[in-house]
Amino acid sequence: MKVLITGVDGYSGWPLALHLLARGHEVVGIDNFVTRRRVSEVGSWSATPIPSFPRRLAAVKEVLGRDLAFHRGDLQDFDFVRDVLARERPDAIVHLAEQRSAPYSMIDVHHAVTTQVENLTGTLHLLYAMRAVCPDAHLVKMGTMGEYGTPNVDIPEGFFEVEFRGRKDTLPFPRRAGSWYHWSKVFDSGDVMFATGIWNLRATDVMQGVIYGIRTPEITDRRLLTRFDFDETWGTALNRFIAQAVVGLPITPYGKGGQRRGFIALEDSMQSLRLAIEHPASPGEYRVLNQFDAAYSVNELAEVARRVAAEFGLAATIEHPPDPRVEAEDHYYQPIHDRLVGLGYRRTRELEDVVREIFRDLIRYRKRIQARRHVLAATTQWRSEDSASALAARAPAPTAHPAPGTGGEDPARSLA
Ligand code: USQ
Repeated sequence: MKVLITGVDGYSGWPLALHLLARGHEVVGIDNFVTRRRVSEVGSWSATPIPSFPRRLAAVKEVLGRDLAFHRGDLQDFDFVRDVLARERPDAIVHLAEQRSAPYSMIDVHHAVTTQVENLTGTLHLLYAMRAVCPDAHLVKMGTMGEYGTPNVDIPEGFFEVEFRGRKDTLPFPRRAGSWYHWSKVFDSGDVMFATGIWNLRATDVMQGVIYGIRTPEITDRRLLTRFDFDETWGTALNRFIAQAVVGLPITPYGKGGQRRGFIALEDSMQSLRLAIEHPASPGEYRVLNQFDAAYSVNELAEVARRVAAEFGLAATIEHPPDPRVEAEDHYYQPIHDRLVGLGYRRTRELEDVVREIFRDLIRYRKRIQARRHVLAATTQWRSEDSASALAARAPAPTAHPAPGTGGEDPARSLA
């Protein structure tokens, strides 16, 4: 199949491109390198050194013997989106190019508006361009389990049967998201569902859980590493816990630590996306997949990180800072995730094995985390009006720049 990936330079987009190429699919990427810029904006960088994009492309050619086609551009530009789709005519479009951080969206009004305007505009541009030039293509849209919130009942895959005043219907399950970012995904879901209905498009809305991990089988060379964020804005829970342990900082499950979420290893998330691509939705179908492997509380994950740290001679501690977010800290959580299994999903990695692998890699890049350790603490407060000034006032990085030749966080040097 020919697969277009928007956000190909990102944490998931890059390993997905490698995975699909290794499976014999043709891959075309789009990116505007905004993640590299925004991670710098909060004073951080990826723990893994990320080569400039031209170097990434050269490494793919050399290691995998495959070409990864690429268009640099922005989904906010409708002409660009339509032109790329018209030129490439993909069978599937995996849409990962959205602002993906809940804390980033909560910094202040500007970050909230940027998140929602960019995310909704990019999705609408893709939907309109698909209708115009490739209405048979299958859209695999990255959503989030966080759309549902944490209701006190089981969470179905998108829809449920309701009986009200003696009448029955199958309706979208109520959404109760926990950040402006998560709400942007709710609004996207409504737009994708509506577009499939009126224009007969095919779409899969992937309710993605929190991803953890650093490697996939295709990452056989350090030039092929994906990014690994550990700061409070861009890093996710378990990845952050391991980074904290590696530099001797306490592991930080927020508040009571009973927050339960669906988690999935990076490698298994790639497997799931491939399964969704290879088994497309039908014309007019809006299919929802709850994409996670198992649910854990952040306390449970902190404990796993602490235990595995000891195997590496690291005496990690666990602390509970007050929760900077507004969320239930102890709650029922029982989402259904049968559809992926129905498509053939099988867990390939056990949690502790992946945690060990992350420790091994992060110990190698410990100096890079150490150099940015000031960005590990939670600074963005959901209730506060001045998270932006708190972020700005944060102590500066003690050491500065990436080693020459790694490209560090430089965007696409020398790419037109
Ligand atoms: N948390 C801690 N300590 C930390 C960091 C996070 O206790 O140091 C807690 C948070 O309060 C939250 C949970 O861990 O209860 C998950 O937080 P997270 O930062 O790992 O993930 P989240 O903000 O929910 O967002 C991430 C991705 C997002 C994706 C989402 C899937 O950034 O793109 O959509 O996971 S889900 O969580 O299922 O909505």
